[in-house]
Amino acid sequence: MQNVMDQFAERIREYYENPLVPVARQFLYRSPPTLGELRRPPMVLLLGNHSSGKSSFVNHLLGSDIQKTGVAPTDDGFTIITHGPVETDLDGHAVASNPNLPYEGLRHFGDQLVSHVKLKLRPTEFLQGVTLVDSPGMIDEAKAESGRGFDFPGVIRWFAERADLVMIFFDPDKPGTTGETLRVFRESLGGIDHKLLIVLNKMDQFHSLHDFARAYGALCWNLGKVIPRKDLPMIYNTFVPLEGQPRGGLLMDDFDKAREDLVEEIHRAATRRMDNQITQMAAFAERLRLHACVIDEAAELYRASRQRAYGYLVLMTMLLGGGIFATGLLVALPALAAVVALVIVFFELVSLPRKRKRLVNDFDEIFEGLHDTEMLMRDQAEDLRLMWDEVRPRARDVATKRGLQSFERLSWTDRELLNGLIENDIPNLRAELYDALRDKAAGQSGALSGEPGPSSPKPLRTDPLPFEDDPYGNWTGSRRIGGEVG
Ligand SMILES: Nc1nc2c(ncn2[C@@H]2O[C@H](COP(=O)(O)OP(=O)(O)O)[C@@H](O)[C@H]2O)c(=O)[nH]1
Ligand SMILES: [Mg+2]
Repeated sequence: MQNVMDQFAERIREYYENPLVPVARQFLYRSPPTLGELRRPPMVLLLGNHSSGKSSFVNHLLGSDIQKTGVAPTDDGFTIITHGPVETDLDGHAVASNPNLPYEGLRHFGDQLVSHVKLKLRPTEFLQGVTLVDSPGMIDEAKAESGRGFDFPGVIRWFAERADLVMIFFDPDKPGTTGETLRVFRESLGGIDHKLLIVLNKMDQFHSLHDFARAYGALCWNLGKVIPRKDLPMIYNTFVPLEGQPRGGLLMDDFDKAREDLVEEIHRAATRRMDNQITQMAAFAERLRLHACVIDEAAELYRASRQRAYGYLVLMTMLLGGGIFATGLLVALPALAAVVALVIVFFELVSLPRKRKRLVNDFDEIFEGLHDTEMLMRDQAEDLRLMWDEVRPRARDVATKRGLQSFERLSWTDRELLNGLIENDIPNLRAELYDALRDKAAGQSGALSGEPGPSSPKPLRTDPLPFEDDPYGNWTGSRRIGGEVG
């Protein structure tokens, strides 16, 4: 399975290398994910109230007491647990400043956060397929405001966007009622609900069906307020088997089964990762095409109007010059030269810059023009407009700062490559991924090998995805160096 995944990863990398990165450079689009980001193993983020059992679940998965657990808030930081040949712990500063690790982006959240991050390398086999991120428990809003010292929802969003699976733990005492939990749902998890797994833990603590029903009902009620969906998401009712734990008053077999399902979902994270990477590439490519086409069109209009202006100038100069020679009034020649020079200065300093500014202001119109001619037949209209809303600020920004005159023409080859990628290659790649997974599933119906069941992978999405703003970090194999950032 790993082999198949590696092949897909390689193809994704090739598509980035050509055409995405060169076109992104030419039009100063934001940087694609770094190679480190593309190569990292799938990531599962664990969220939830404090003492809802996140760390206990991590220990259960890994079969050893890697994380501290306890009823009092035991952990106030993020712990990244990943595979390494020898047991090593790194502190946040070592993690966030290491360019070989995909966590440099955490530095944006400041020292206070970085000092609350830990990386644990463990030689556990389970971790070869997945990285786990244990998070500090969510607490009451009042305490959170005074306590954290960093943008908690922002950090959760950072991890959640990169994660292939986000598990949210609730326990019977606090089924989703803390202010911070609701805030995290609203601010950090919007648009990524396809990655969420909701867990109602500590099922062994219920003594009666009545207790369970109340807690389950409260959880659904609270989720309904923050997850904008018509249907209720799947809730895994389970518990972490702990030593000396009395079996609760309800039938426990179902809850054991739910835990097995959860573990299976985690094993499928590798598949989700590939699916997410394809989605991420599709989102990148579509937005890049929009960005590049609008700027290219504007640059083309600018070049045409510049050519026209100089064409008139040459024509006028020739007519007047011809007149001067014909009438023998050669004394007028210096005056003509001076006028021509003045007009050129006027063009370059006044009228052409004004034209460029006007074109940048008219980006919406240019988009609508392209939309009606070449793009409409390619995509769903509304999606494109929403996408343009997202792309517009950056397109305007780079066109203003760099100047329309400095963008080289988008070559016919690149345009075709980009269209082919979006319309054929990416859908084909995804179909091939599903085929490979189906073949694999048919070949061996083992539960833990990472193939999708009937319910997975989840439907495709084209959410905007996060890209580090480091300019083209470690991309070395790009075709061209032209159109470099000025
Ligand atoms: N009865 C019961 N206790 C649990 C379960 N999961 C965790 N605990 C206990 O709940 C407490 C908090 O667990 P911990 O994993 O530290 O929670 P975290 O704050 O979410 O990481 C610990 O004392 C655990 O032993 C469970 O499923 N059932
Ligand atoms: Mg914990």
